[in-house]
Amino acid sequence: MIDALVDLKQDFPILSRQINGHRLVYLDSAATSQKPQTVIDSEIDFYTRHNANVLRSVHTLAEEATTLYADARQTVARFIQARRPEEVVFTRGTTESLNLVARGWGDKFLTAGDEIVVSPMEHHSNLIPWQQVALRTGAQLKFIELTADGQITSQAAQEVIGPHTRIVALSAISNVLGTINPISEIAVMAHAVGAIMVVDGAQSVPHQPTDVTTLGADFLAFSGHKMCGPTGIGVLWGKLPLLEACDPVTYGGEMIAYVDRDHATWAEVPEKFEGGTPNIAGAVGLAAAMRYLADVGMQRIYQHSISLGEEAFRRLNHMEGVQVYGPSHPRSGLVAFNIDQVHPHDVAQVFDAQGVAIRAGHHCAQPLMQWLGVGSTARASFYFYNTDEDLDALVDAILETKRYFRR
Ligand code: 7TS
Repeated sequence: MIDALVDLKQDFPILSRQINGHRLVYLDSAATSQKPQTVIDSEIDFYTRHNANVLRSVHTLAEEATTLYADARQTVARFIQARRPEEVVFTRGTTESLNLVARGWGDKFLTAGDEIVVSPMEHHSNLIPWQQVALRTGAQLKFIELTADGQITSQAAQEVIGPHTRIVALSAISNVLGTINPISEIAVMAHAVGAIMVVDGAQSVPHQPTDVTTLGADFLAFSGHKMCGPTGIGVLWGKLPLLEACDPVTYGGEMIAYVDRDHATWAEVPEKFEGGTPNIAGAVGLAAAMRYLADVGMQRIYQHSISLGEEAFRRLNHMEGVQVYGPSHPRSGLVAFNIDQVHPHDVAQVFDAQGVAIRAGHHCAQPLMQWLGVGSTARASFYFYNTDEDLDALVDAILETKRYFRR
């Protein structure tokens, strides 16, 4: 039984909705997670009682808002075990965080002949910024080849990481295969050749305990909305000397030290990267989400994700006419699949008629679709509020889809 966290469903008002006459079975948390009442309340409370801009005015509301924003940064730092809150840069999400590193570090330090190592399982957010910086600087992209079941081995990484490698950029957990990558081991290889390790934590930070002091990353990018927080807020964590070495990429208000008619100098990290009015309520909501997740327990959440992911893989893998992708073990809490002769969008539509929400498409990972030899897949993705019952609903929806298209 995988229903240890069943009571937590009650914390998420949306999960009591009926969809097309059925109980909502939300299996699309890799796209975005649902939000517990405490996170919704924290945003309402911010706008109801404390709203003002940060870091500029001296009135009471402005000071309250500035304090709440600074407290949110502290909460994020604690959640990922960062040594100092200054290492936490607020962004719009993983995509913006990775673009910031590619622009701020890549444009400044890469030159022709340098190599950027990625893998074929990367989300477009952790591929296109590197393609573009390669075009601008003359650096080259190199790919770590995957095993037949979609894993990255240390040996395969070792074959590609070499004396010209300056950046290794990998997702910690794949949003399609569910693969859990050996980040710490690969970081050792990257550092041995003087490269930096950039980690796309969009699917890992919501699902497993994160300790940036042992992860091996130099930069870690993640999104608030996939971990019970609001949309439009995310984080770039970086080692302080590296953040200090990066150029800012967004110029304007609140990111400067001094400006005259022709020149400007930059504020300290992290303000240097946060030009313009930030998403203050979003940061407050993300902090509330992190406090909630910490109360549930990230180790518990991780175990639950793995149990659901592995059990889903096992059950779907036994179904006739169903193709599942990625490793059987270890795997995180999602499963991409196809049903013979049925387009994934049709699968998602039949599922929706039964109240089951999944995603279909290329999952912003077209090179991975090419590697799998498919145009698209269906994908069910779980979070700690999903239960055994939801897994049964997934299996039932597949059976119903097969019946529907046989008719
Ligand atoms: N990296 C990975 C591994 C992701 O899964 C995603 C989003 C991103 C980066 C981008 O995150 P964003 O918050 O900046 O958009 N993944 C998905 C998904 O799998 N389905 O919808 C979004």
